[in-house]
Amino acid sequence: MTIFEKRLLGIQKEHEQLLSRQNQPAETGNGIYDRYQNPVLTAAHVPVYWEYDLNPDTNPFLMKRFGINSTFNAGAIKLNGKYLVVARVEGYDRKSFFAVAESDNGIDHFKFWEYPLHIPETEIPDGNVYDIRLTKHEDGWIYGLFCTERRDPDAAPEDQSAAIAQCGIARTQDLKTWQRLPDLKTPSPQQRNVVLHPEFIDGQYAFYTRPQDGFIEAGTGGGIALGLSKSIENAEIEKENIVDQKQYHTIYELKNGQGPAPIKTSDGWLHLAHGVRNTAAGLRYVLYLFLTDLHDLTKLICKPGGYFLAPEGEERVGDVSNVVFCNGWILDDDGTVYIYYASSDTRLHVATSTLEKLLNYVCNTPEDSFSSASSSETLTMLIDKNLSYLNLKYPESVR
Ligand code: M1P
Repeated sequence: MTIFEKRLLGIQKEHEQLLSRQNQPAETGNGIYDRYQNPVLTAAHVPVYWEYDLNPDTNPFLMKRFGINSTFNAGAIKLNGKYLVVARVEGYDRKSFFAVAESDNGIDHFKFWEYPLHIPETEIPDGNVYDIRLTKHEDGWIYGLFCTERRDPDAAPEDQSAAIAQCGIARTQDLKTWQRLPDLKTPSPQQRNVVLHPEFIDGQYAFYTRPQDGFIEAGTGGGIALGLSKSIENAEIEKENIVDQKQYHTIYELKNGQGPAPIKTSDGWLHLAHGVRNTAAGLRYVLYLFLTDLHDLTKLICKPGGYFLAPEGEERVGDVSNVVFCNGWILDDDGTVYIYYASSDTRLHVATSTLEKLLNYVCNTPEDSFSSASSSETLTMLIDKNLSYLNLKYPESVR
């Protein structure tokens, strides 16, 4: 057997084992959602024919010719009975692109489609694209809004990292053929984490934006905002109204961003977002939920204090450690919610819950009260309630 043949057998076997691995809930959980034992996508999930030249004449040592570094931050949608995630796939060359992986049950056996997506470009080519949010809009299209990043034309020659981030827009019916539309125009110098609301508002397209002054720093612009545009073919927002702002001494004190498109419920629009704070070890990204009014999208109704999901165990480590990020979730007909979150800009996981549980969490978890004393007071009230309940129920109590 040649080196090539031996290596190919081993690589194919490992890949088949990985793709056929079942996923089980990880632990007792917190009552709000279940995490799972394995990530749903890693770099090792990409097809063998993506990374290797499989011709022994041109690749006798069976070397990787196009290495994949990570698969993360995925948009998600259920289409024709399949759970589809549109992952941010990043090569060894640091560029990312989009690729669809599908599963029959939403929690395991995710398999990539043969080719990555080919989304056309505008007249100004994209340098890098990432973090697509999918919205099935009531106008009949499925939209993909993503970050398009291009080198800052005003950057000095010695500065090879300054970039301008904007919102790219493309639409499709089947995730296979895409039509690119002009980038979104807003009053803000840069944009990331832009998401299309699924319904028209006053006959206009509604966008959640994240105004920001610079490429990394949200600066004066921090907060999740809402803006309206008459057109999607030439989308332009004149005014961004902040819905959920960054706030001192919270999990979103540095910046925040809308996750996937919100889910409509009888109680309001359910939102999933990420919040960022700075620490001595670098930025920490966690996820949180909030609910907005069904008719006034800028009105916050409920917002639990603190995070909903934070990095744990292996999730804490990766290319950008201490990060969880979510830009895709799926609400199933039976009320199950599949939350596709990525950890540390490296891999993709799923957590499952139900709409009933998420609404119960959002509406009954205490709000952030913004000081140590009031947090301790909130806890004291819960302890009082529990102890009087236990004393009532078990008067002789051995607690
Ligand atoms: O590295 C963490 C995340 O940083 C950016 O998100 P934000 O604009 O909110 O800071 C994005 O690049 C995102 O892809 C990345 O996961």
